[in-house]
Amino acid sequence: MATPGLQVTGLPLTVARFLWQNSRTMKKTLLLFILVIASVLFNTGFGAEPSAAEQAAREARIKWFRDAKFGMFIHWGLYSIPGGTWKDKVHKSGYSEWMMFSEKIPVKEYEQLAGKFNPVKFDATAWVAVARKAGMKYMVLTTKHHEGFSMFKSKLTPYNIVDATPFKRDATGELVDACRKAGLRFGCYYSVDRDWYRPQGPGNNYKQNNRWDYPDSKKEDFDKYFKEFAKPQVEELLSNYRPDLLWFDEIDMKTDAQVEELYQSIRKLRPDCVINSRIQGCRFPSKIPPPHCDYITSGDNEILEKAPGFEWENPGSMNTSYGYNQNDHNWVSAQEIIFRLADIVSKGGNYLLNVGPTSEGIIPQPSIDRLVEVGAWMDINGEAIYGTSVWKVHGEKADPGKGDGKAAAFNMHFTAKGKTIYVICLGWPEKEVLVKSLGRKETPAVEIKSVSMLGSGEEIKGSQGDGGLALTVPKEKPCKYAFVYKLELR
Ligand code: FHN
Repeated sequence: MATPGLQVTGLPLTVARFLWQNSRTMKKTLLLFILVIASVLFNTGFGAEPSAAEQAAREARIKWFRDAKFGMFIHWGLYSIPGGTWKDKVHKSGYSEWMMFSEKIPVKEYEQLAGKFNPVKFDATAWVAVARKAGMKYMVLTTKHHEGFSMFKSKLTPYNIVDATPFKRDATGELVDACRKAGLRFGCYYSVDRDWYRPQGPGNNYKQNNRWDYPDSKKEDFDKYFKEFAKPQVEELLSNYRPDLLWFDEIDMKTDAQVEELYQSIRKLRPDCVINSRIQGCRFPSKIPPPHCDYITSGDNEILEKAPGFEWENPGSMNTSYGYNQNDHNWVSAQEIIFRLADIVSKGGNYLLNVGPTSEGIIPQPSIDRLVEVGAWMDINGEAIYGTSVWKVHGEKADPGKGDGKAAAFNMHFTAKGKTIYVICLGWPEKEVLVKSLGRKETPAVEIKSVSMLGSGEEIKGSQGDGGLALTVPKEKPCKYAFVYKLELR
């Protein structure tokens, strides 16, 4: 018996009709197949691809970001005053910028911190100089973190750095000016979906919101807060500071319509502003290119397994906390930072590395020490980082047992620029380096014209065999860690 409504023609469809009519299992399989195809098409954005004009506009605005590779993230707000200790309770790890939430501090008590915020040692030019010396090309400041305090002059609330503190200076404005003078790009971090200060901020029943002050808040409250406060504040940032980047953070509170509304308002006010993927939440986008953003933000300190085929950025911290935490001594080494940078860049990503200044306005010394070391490395090896793209493979594991340290430290990362391949060796090899990915069998088309090591004047010999490219090692190390071979191709 023919199934009503199922009109199919053509040989494959006749077969499908036969199966449909003759087997229950086949019927189920067919339905499943149709569902899978539909979901693949849906998730890859079938029918919703950006237009050629949209792609060209994105290409123009993302260029600087794609080439920059390395930026400074700054978590600075009222939380820098407790700095990891609240009423003698010491938080040794965790995010110090979450103090209001961790200790369930009532708004009335927390807001008293504004009256004590007086970072008299803050010097925007000095912060920018630290970033530049480290080789960073852009800066992103927390203009409003989850605590709800605005680190910029705002007409929408007196709870801001100019109107509510003895400091009375607009730190955001000063940083924007200092960045512009030094040729750095500037980005505003803004927490739309989570605001512990405002009754409407909690909005729904999400567990990490301020339910100690506002137990009864509802989704409609969030809608009002979004419309009357958060979105207008983002517009204020765009109009007053003209940021190159908007860095949204966190949970999936907004409806798709609200994401669209926010996105359109940004595009209207500042078409060139780069937007990160957390505009719609923390989850990794289900399709590429993702809508409403120019690049993907990975999880905190999360380095992707492989290049996603779209620009991305890792927000990384040097210790556990992003905000200043006097008790958190869990620092990663400068060497580890360089390794992470090489890993990220070899997969087409950017590294947004955080500092958490004190309430006096000082970038902590352990951060400065590390950034100075990274900068010394970048001075020699920066050409293997800036403006590069991914190569055929992002890396290669070295043979265990070779070299003067642990095998993992000898892994290599690759980046490429035109007819040049950079091989970033994490360890110093004893005798020679064998780059298996560049063997004649693996890459028969690659013909090496010349070989050198960045920062070294010594002659390097390279011989390409079936199993790999063997490179000699200079007598002197050009830097402390992560040595870069530059291979120029014919
Ligand atoms: O909750 C925040 C956290 O405090 C910090 O700002 C990081 C940086 O990526 N973002 C959130 C967690 O993903």
